[in-house]
Amino acid sequence: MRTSILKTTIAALALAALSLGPTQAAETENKSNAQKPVDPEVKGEEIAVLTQAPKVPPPITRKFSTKVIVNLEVIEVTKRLAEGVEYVFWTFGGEVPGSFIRIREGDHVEFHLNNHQNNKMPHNIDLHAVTGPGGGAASSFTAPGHTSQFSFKALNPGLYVYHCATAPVGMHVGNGMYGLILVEPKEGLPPVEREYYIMQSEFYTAGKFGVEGLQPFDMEKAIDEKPSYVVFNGSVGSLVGDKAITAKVGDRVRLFIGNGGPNLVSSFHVIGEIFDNVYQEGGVVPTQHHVQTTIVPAGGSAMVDFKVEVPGTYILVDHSLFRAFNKGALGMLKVEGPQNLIVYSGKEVDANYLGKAVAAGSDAEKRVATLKAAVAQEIKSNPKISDLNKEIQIEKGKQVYLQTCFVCHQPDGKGIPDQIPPLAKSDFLMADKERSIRGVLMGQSGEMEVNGKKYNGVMIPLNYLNDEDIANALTYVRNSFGNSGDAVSPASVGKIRKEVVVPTPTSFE
Ligand code: HEC
Ligand SMILES: [Cu+2]
Repeated sequence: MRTSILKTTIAALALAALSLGPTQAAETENKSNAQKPVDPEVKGEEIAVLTQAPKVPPPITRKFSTKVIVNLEVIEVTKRLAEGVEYVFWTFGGEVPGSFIRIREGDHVEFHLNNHQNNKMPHNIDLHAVTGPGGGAASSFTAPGHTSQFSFKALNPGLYVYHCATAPVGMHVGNGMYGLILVEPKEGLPPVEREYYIMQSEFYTAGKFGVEGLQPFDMEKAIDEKPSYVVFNGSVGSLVGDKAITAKVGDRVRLFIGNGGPNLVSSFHVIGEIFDNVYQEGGVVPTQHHVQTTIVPAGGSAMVDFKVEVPGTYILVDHSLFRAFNKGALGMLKVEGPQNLIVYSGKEVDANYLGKAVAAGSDAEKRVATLKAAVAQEIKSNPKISDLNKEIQIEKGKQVYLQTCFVCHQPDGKGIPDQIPPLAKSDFLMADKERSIRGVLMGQSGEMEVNGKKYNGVMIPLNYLNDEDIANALTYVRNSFGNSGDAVSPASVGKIRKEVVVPTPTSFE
């Protein structure tokens, strides 16, 4: 009896809660709408066009203020961070950086933040363009499967960052929750042929740069401000190759640059261009002309524009260069059109450079070279000297081996079963000297058979070693661990280095 009463009560309560839910929600909405004062400046309404980087919504041609409805959805998605590397991004609009929002000074924005029902976290938004506590953060705090609405008047023109401000804030931002909102000044921005949206940020992954697989966020690295990745537009290579931004000779290009951080300040630079105008820190006054590198603070922005006069590929970088070449902060602007040899000639002379004094003594120089060659020839044909030379190479090579190669191939050259092939008594190594030079310079991967066993691993390119070190290391392995062979000369390494495409950053034109 008692239980059944209890059951009925619970059922009634549940029913009440159910019927209360929607009605209450509807009431809150009505209430807030009823309370909303009317902005006398505003005429009509429109729905904001949102774009994903590097695209920017079209300039605003409207000459009056309006009500702009912004619908932004927060989605937690797994996507590519770099080749073979995945990450669970928390996004405004499904991509990093978040959708670009473009409004006009004086507009009244009705902001709807929708938190997708499959998300795991509550989120909110702090727009730096908002005048009001938290930039909208408290009013927009939204649980998964819910939506929040708040409104603000865009009092100040400028290019503003927006970001999630839910605790732990650094983590929400570190996972990709930022974007840009442009509040165009009433008189508009000077017209240009191309506009692009570029936002820098860092990722703190458990694995180092390039370690494959799904990478979790690493709080410790984030606190230490030691990112594994520094990128433009959310991933390594997002603006490279056929994803490069483009322009035609004669165009004026405007970049809306943002920095989501969460920690680093960007030294934004375009290799081969000079910014004609910099709207420092995203203000609406061109504060400087003729600028090489502009600083974009974390949680800040800059607008730059420049005319492109010469065709070619221009590299966008954070000029803190290890970020560009080793952590991903590198993009491309490809400019097509006719050459302009007055502005830039291309390479005009490629000749040997000889100092003044050498010109007079160049005969002597030639004679010295001939004699040196003769000595080298003599050494080669004298077995005793060449043996001693080989001994020196072996000893020097041992040092290189014990600094570089042993981690994988092991100090005794026996490798690791099924993973790293042996160099000890390796038929593969001894069969082809040039192949092993190429292997060290370019790295090697794909299946190979060593002493009857198959291996399918990856050896990274070790081209940062100079010709002499590579020659010595190979001479060492070819004469140790039960191997015996001839020496590898630095010259033969140099020759092969010139032939092969060595994968270094200099291969970007
Ligand atoms: C990061 C680990 C790593 C390092 C460091 C490394 N190797 Fe390798 N090496 C490998 C792997 C893995 C393979 C097999 C690649 C494959 O399966 O395609 C290999 C293959 C080779 C081979 C051909 C196969 C054989 O056993 O004869 C040679 C020669 C070689 N390495 C020499 C060197 C030398 C010399 C150095 C140092 C200058 C070096 N390696 C540094 C991992 C490494
Ligand atoms: Cu968030």
